[in-house]
Amino acid sequence: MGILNVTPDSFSDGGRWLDPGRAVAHGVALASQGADIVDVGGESTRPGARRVPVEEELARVLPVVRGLARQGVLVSIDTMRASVAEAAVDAGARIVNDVSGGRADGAMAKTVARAGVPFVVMHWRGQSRGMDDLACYQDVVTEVVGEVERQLDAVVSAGVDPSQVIVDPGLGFAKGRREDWALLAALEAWAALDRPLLVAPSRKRFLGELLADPATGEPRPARERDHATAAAAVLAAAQGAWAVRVHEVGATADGVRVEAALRAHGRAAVSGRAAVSARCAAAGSCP
Ligand code: PMM
Repeated sequence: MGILNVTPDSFSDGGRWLDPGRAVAHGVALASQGADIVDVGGESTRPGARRVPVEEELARVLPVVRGLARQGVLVSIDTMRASVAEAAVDAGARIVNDVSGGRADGAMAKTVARAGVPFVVMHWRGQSRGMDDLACYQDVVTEVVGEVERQLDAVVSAGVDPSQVIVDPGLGFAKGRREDWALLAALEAWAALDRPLLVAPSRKRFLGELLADPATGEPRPARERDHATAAAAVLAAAQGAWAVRVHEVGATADGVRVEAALRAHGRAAVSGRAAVSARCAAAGSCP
């Protein structure tokens, strides 16, 4: 999943894709680099971000969703607002990605249920302005999986088809560096929910802090975190993630192909060994 933020203030690409023509061209480029989905967002959720008026969010995303859908790109709409999700689906979006998992807008789950499209339910504890204060856990993996499971039940009660739900640990949302690493290290815990898992490590703070300048302690700037992002994305894929959400698609797309090939060859090697063994048994000895 390639990220297309049509915002002036996203933490790593704010302002780059505000012009709809440039945004559509960038989305098409992400798809040609290997993104199966392009995730269009019109409201920054970086820590401390303020909400934008709904008219502004609509004006940012709709021309881009329409333009990409027309060119055959599979678009998800990254929004916490039911009205934006509905308008984006009308404009051609085929997935709703809500970082609040339906908690920010009481009408979201019903709207998604009506639209009948896949719904990303991310772990979320509150709006970006105060979310760092909500990063308090005893056992982060168990609590985050449990909170998403309850939200999954809530959206299903509102009419969303459970088979349409994709879950996401929400790296960086009401989480500090320790929590992000703990979650990324234990993605197998999500198997309990039996839903596709989306993981979005791209350029996030925990990577910037890992790669901090040893002399000054300054986190690595967001735009220089793509190699680490690709590594994190491949490690997520190796733990069974269904999709990884990234700003810079090329390296990650290659990386997840390497991971898939390794798994496929691993399986082939195991069955190959069995076949060779059977041949040896038939021959009575090994050549
Ligand atoms: N993170 C951001 C925005 N949208 N959506 C999902 N499903 N998961 C995430 O972790 C997530 C998201 C943060 O901002 P960005 O668009 O600059 O990555």
